Amino acid sequence: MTQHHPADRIVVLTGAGISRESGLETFRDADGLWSRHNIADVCTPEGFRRDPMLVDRFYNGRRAELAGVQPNAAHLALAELERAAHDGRWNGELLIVTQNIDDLHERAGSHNVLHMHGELRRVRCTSCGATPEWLGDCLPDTPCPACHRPTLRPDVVWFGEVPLHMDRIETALAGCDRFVTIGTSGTVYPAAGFVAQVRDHAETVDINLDPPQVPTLFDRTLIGPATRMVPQWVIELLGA
Ligand code: BJW
Repeated sequence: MTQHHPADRIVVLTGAGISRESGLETFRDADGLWSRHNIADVCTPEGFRRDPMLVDRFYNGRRAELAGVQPNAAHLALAELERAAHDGRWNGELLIVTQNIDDLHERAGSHNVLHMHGELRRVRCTSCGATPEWLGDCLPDTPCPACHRPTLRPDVVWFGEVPLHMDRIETALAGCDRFVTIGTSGTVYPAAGFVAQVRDHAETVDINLDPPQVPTLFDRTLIGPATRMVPQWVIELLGA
């Protein structure tokens, strides 16, 4: 019998914790980015207007770091799950919604990925709207390759800005059977509110290194490093 409708539609929401074991810093952990950088300076449109050089350097540094790290077992396990759906080994469908601006899901082999907070490997021109791929440094006087004006900014979503792909994300959330978060502190909206939106129709699972600080809305919490817990969870799904 040919199955046209996947029996298990999964939305996975990833956060900085999934890339931690690849060597990228999280934001809010004790040794995270916010321990050394002021959020209002580097992650708001006002901060960028005030000091574009500081903000460009912050993202140039993180873009350079990205070149030296590799996807880890958690990214690879999610890519394997997508492949299993593609090959017909698993009757399901996987969408990764990531808050991360790194490209480790893509480099692990995932295709069905939405970057709701933008991408480090692109910049955006505030004059013409172009979003060219960008692997090197970008500075306040760097001309846009399309319109030649020096009006490029990191293609990321700062506080007070509207996250990307929200229509597709809302549709996927409304139609999912399972919702799984991996390595996110659940403090930044709208992503933090997704679990409340889906819990009446989907099984909800949270995978995190640390146990939750406050009672959570999730049906299951799997505590441990992403590189151990995500492959385990994928094996459980594929074995079922
Ligand atoms: C491991 C691990 C291992 C570690 N294994 N786990 C009051 C109430 C509600 C909302 C608001 C409010 N006041 C203001 C707002 C809105 C605001 C907001 O949410 N503020 C809160 C702080 C209160 N939100 C916005 O402004 C957003 N826009 C918006 O709401 O627009 C309105 C709108 C929405 C929808 C439709 C229409 C209109 C925009 C938010 C933009 C966030 N941008 C950043 C920067 C992006 C670029 C960059 O990377 O520099 O996104 S901030 C930063 O936080 C980044 C992250 O994606 C995001 C989330 O962080 P994440 O990933 O959760 O990381 P951490 O560090 O917090 O947690 C890591 C976790 O991993 C921890 O739990 C560890 O335990 C775990 N971990 N190692 C497993 N090995």
